[in-house]
Amino acid sequence: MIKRLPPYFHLSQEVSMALRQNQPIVALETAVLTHGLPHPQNIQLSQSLEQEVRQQGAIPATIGILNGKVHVGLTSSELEDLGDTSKPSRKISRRDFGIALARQERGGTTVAGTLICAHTVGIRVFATGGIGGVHRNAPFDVSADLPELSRNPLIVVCAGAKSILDLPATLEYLETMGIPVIGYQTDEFPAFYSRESGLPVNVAVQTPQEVAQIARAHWEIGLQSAILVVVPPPSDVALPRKEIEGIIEQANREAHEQHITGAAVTPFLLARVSELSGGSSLRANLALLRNNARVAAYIARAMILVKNPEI
Ligand code: PSU
Ligand code: MN
Repeated sequence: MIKRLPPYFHLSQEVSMALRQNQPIVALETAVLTHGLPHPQNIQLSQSLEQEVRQQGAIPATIGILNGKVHVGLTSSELEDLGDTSKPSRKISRRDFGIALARQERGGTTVAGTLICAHTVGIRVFATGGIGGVHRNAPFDVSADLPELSRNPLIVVCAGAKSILDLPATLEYLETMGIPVIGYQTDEFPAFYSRESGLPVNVAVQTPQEVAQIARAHWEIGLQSAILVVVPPPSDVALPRKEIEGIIEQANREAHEQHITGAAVTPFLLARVSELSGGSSLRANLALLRNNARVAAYIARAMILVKNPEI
C-alpha cells in the first residue's frame, strides 16, 4: 500500500517500489548511526543490517534526515554521509522534526522518530537494538520512544531495553500504554547485552507467523499501538547480567555527577558503558542488532501472508 506523503518526505526508488508491490520491508533507525556507535563501526553496522534484511528476502528502509528531508531508504552514499560523525547531526525524536526540517539539518532518527516516519509511509515492521525507557533515579526522564510505541501500529523488534534503564518501570509504562510485549523464543524480557532480566514477557512465541497473527488481531479490532517483539541477544556474545551491572551503575553515577541531562543522557550512557566494558559490549551490540534485523525480516515476510487491515 502506498500512502499520500507529506512534503519533506523522500522515498528511495527501491522502497517506493516495495511499498507499491506489497513486498516485505524492514525499517531501520539511524540514531544508532549518528549517536549510538563510534565511527567507522557505525557505517559498517548499518550496511550489514541492510544486508541481513536482504539475505532474508526483505527490503531494508533505513530512515534518516539529510538536507532537511526525511529519507526513507538511504542510498549507500547518503548512509556514509549521515554516519560521518565529524559533521553535527541532531538526534531526532518527535519534538525535533519541525526544527530539523525547517533548518535543513541532518539527523539520526531514534526509535520514536523512526516509528513516526515508518508509519507515515506505511511500513509495518521495524528492527532496532534496544528501545529507550524509564531512566533510573531520574523520576522525570522517560524516553519519547514509549509514548510513540503507543501511537504507531508497527511491529518493533528489539533486544528489550538496556539495563542502563529502570526495566521494571519501563515494563509498567508499556503496560499502561497498552503495548504488548512478545518474547521471541523466550519467556523473559531480555536486558539488551544480557539474555536475562528476571522479568516476564506477556506471551512467548516460537515463530514469525505467530507474531504476524497477534499483530493482525491487535490492529484489526482498531488498536493503534505497536507490538514489541523482544529477542534475546545471541548466546555466544551475550554478557552475564552480573558482569555488566557494575559498569552500568558506574555510568549512571557519572552521568549524574556530570549533570548530563535531556537527549544527551542516553548517548552518554551508551558510550560510557562501551568504553568501560571494552570490546565485549560492542561485540554483543553489533551481533544483537544483526540478529534483530534477521528476525524482523522473517516477521515482515510472515506479515505479507496474513491479510492486514488498513492502518
Ligand atoms: N538504546 C540502545 N541503543 C541506542 C538507543 C537506545 O541500546 O542506540 C537509542 C535509540 O535510537 C533510542 C534512543 O530510540 O537511543 C533513546 O534515546 P532517549 O533515551 O533520549 O529517548
Ligand atoms: Mn530522556
